[in-house]
Amino acid sequence: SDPSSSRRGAFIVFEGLDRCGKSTQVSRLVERLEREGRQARLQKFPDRTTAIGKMIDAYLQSKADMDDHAIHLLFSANRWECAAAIKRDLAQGITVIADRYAFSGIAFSAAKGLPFDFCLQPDKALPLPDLTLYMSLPQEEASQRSQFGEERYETMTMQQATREQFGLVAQEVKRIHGEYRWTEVDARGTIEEVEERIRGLIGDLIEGVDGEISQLWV
Ligand code: FDM
Ligand code: MG
Repeated sequence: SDPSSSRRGAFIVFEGLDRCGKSTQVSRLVERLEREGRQARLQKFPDRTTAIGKMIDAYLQSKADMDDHAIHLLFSANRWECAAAIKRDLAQGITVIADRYAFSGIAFSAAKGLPFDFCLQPDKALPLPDLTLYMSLPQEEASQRSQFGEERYETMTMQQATREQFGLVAQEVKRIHGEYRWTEVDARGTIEEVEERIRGLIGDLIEGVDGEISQLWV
């Protein structure tokens, strides 16, 4: 019998600051998996296609203003409305690759000054990623890349504060869920070089994972 048939798909999350190359790498990874004949799905957060996602989109484009707590909860609600589909796909053996997740949620809101504990709570019990790859780019390298866009948070001050908060998030993931769940990826170099690094770090996770999906922060 095929031992892989009893395995669920892996849940792999990519995190990082703006312009670190995250979205490029996420789509290349999903394309590669599909080329290799594996089932994979890309899940972008925020998912701007849902009703909640449209409110988030309006906020990010500064077409709407919102209390910091309220928008934080909407980002979390946006993950919860996608959680059942993620779990269903994983159970069917599909590898789910997320472009941002709850860790962005904490880092960006905490960078604005919301208490870290408040930021963490609403995502408690969401599907726990099997691996989070944090794409890290030194400040000097990041500023050499193309200009920021027009969206909220795309400023030097905000990025710097978020970078610090991501450090605290990493500590918390490692403390609660184990060192192996969070890995930093050097995002310097060419697209192909970074892709190769990522491929090495993911290893045989793409073959599937034994056991049920765990819960975040539980
Ligand atoms: N962002 C993203 C948050 O503030 N909280 C969250 O929970 C998530 C998932 O939204 F500045 C921020 C991060 C970024 C912005 O993300 C939009 P993309 O990846 O640029 O679409
Ligand atoms: Mg952006």
